[in-house]
Amino acid sequence: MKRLVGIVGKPNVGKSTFFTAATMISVPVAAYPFTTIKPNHGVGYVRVKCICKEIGVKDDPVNSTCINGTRMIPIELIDCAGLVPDAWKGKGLGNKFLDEIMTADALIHVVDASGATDVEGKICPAGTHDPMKDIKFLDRELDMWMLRILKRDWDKILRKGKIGIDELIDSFADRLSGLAIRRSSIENEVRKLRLMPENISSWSEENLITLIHNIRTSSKPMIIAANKIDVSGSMDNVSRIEKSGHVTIPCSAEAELALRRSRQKNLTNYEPGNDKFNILNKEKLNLEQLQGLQKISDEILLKIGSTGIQNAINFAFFKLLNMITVYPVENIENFSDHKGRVLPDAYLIPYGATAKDLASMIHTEIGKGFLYATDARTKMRVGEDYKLKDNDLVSITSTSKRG
Ligand SMILES: Nc1nc2c(ncn2[C@@H]2O[C@H](COP(=O)(O)OP(=O)(O)OP(=O)(O)O)[C@@H](O)[C@H]2O)c(=O)[nH]1
Ligand SMILES: [Mg+2]
Repeated sequence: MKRLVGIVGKPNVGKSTFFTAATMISVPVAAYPFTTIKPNHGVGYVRVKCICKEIGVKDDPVNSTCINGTRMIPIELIDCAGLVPDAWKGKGLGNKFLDEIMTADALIHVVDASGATDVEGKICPAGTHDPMKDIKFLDRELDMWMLRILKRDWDKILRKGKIGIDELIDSFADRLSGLAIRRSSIENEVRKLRLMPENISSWSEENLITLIHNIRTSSKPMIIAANKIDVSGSMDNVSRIEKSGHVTIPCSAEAELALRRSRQKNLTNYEPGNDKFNILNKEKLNLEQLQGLQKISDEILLKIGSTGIQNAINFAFFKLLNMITVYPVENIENFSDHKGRVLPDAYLIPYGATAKDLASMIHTEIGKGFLYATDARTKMRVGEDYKLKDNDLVSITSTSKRG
């Protein structure tokens, strides 16, 4: 049930800066294309309002953190290598990079909203490259890559002659299986387009592109992180991207990284996603650093409300992937685990997951021995098919005990 979010885009737009700001794992960042060749995997966090205040407890988190009622729950991110036009044909190691991108369940497409990098990620004067072009280009690369995979041994399908819908979908699912795409998504889209297997020899290239585009957008949902908004003129591009109908989050990965580092060094009290911070150790900052922090505060936090990085991550997990937060406990009276730790864990699970799914997520054996779950707020028992709700506080009773 773990979900992976990929940070993707053309080279030199700030993907690795975004990744470092989110995970605090230092990876190479530089002002030229193809700094990243091997993808970086790391742990970032989603930010949620913890239930500790609502239920009136002082918590003692184990798998996550809670500061003043704000829970940070770990999630997995992958910083991918940049794609250039015709990556799907193999240009710039495109095939390899696309394969890696497709391991993700949802994508954050980082674009350079300052328009200061050309189509291949080389530096150009700010405002001279239109980031809308990058959005179209990436969509096309992903579609063409998937189309190529779908069409592998296409003749084999055609030669079969009469083929039933189930057999057809099976063969599509088989081809796309390496991309973590579910059979049901493929079936939905084939049926929606009313493509008939008996006419497969007359399906046009356009039919196939539409089919693959729909499968991709439903199974690899994406948002645009419009980065480098600290560069003047960027917000005009952000508005244009928004107006074109794309879900867009204005970002400054560089600002987030500066703030996270200031917090790490105890120079500020910044928390990821906050709209303000206080300087804690003014005497330890030089004039340049002070001015830098002031600029972030005035020009990003005050104007936009945040650096956008936390919003983008939260959006990816909660809106694109439809995850919810649940709090499993062992003791329903004081909401603790067997060591007495209150609200020890916050789990992210997909909307629709059941009490038994949660049990299996905690431990396979606990899932196998599932007896019932108890809503720790109401003390009511629920069965294995109970669909968990956001912020549920539950205890699992199983024949198998945790160690
Ligand atoms: N002004 C500004 N520059 C940024 C921002 N984020 C990243 N950069 C700069 O953009 C350049 C590229 O950053 P990277 O994070 O290496 O970009 P990338 O997309 O990972 O690049 P590749 O790995 O080559 O694909 C670096 O010089 C960063 O300092 C931002 O928010 N604002
Ligand atoms: Mg990089």
